[in-house]
Amino acid sequence: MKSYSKILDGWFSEICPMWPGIALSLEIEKVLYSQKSKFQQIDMFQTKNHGKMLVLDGIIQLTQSDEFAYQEMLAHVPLFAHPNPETVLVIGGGDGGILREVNRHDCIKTIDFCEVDEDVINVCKEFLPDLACGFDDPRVNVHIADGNAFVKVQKNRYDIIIVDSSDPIGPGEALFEQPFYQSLKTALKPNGIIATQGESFFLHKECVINLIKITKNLFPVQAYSYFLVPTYPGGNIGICLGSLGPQLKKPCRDVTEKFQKQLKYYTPQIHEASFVMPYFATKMFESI
Ligand code: SPM
Repeated sequence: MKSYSKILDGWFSEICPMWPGIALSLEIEKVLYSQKSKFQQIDMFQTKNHGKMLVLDGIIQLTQSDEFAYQEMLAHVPLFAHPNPETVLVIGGGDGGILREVNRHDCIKTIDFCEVDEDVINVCKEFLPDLACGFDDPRVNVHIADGNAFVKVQKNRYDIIIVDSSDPIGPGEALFEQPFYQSLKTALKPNGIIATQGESFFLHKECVINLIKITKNLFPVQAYSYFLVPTYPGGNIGICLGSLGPQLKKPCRDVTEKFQKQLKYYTPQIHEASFVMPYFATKMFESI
């Protein structure tokens, strides 16, 4: 499967068989970067109304106008569900946005970061310093490697693993399959939690059902959270979570006022609310 995204009359349209018959279009002012790396086509655009936009193989990864929602939720939901996260692994997300959020937790001692495409990191360091500042924290150890291969050899090592993958087309495909989730589980410490980019139950039912099936089979505690990101297809995206111990649906540490003031989307209330599903999704998940 590949995208057929195109620019026509100054508008970028994100066209992909993964969301047939629907496409998001953003008005573009300037192409800032456009090159093929060893793994994928990397494009950085200046949009007219949504800041800079990172596009990989024709698929929107983020815009500066709403990236905070995705990065905050994918990082803080699992991190605040854990009583004392000290060791964290982040797979994917070469823009550095997830790292920026993970770094806010003072209790964390080390953060391993694994990204397959070094060019994405370098492009984001040049054009998105407000996200790539995530790489500046001395607790972050960068590994340029395939996330699947990297996690396969880790045992009993991490309190939290966050997978900020692109969609299951292209280099990210293996990150949506059972063997990868088995490796994530083996890499966790007792009481560890995984959180992975969980797509949209409106647009990718089969993919979401498959992720839930895999995590339900592997983890004693499993949950699915979703939230709003206007520049992702359908305007929403989910997180698939698995835990070896802690409950997931409420923060179990205080979000201090000082911490809260740094954020724009995550709150303890949003944490809880993000697990409340529409009726059709509840029915869909019950049948798994
Ligand atoms: N740190 C931001 C990287 C973004 N990674 C996830 C991108 C997902 C893009 N496609 C969304 C499709 C939603 N159904």
